[in-house]
Amino acid sequence: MNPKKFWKILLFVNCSLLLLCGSVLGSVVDLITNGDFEGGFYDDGTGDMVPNGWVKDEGRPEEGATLTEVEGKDGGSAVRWTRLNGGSTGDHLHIVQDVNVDVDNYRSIILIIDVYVIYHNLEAGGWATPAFEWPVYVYIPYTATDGSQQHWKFGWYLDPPGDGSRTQDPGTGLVRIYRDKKVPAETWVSEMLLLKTALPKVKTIDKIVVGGAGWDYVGQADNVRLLGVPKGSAPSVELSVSSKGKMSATWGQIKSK
Ligand SMILES: [Ca+2]
Ligand SMILES: [Ca+2]
Repeated sequence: MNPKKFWKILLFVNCSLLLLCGSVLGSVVDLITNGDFEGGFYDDGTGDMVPNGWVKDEGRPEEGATLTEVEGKDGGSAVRWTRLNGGSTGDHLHIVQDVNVDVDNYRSIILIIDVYVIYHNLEAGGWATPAFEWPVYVYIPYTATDGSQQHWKFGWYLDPPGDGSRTQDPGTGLVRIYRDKKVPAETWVSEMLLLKTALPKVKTIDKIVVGGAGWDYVGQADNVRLLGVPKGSAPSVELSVSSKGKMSATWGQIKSK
């Protein structure tokens, strides 16, 4: 399979699929707490507003990066991270939630997220290896079937500044590439990722991390959902790629064995 086809399998998203998703969610479990950020925020004592159910991880608090509650995709609330005093150093500001999901319990694990990139002044992925600097990213620490700790990342960016050439950056461990995607500025973009496919040899999804990193950056997220599709007679997403590379996706009932 060529990389382009692989990319399409991992990253396929479209609105019709999301609409279908909404109609068959009856037996699907959302494994995230307060992923829509409608469940309130708390002041962590530094003035940063952290969504309930999540904890903040900030690289260098003395730089004054902020976490704030802002208007969400469909009204309501979303979370924004802002770092504007980074100069020419890279650091992160993100929120973390322990999920501890044993993927063997599910036929599919689907991550859905709405992202909104406002600004960044470092090229996508940054210059460091392994890459970590995107204005908006999802980062998933997980345990592999061999017991090793792995780190999977996916980033979103605008036109990358800097040399503008380095995207799809080198990963680490079992994850050879940290994939990323160019998006329009100040526009909500929905993404859906099939984690049992995306995360090599995944056994346990330990945490979900959402935020940004780089020099200066501003980004937002809303509607983070980690959907577990139970085994047995549950609806599931089936993706396929034709010989010409055309993607198709269908939802259907999967019969029990
Ligand atoms: Ca929301
Ligand atoms: Ca702060």
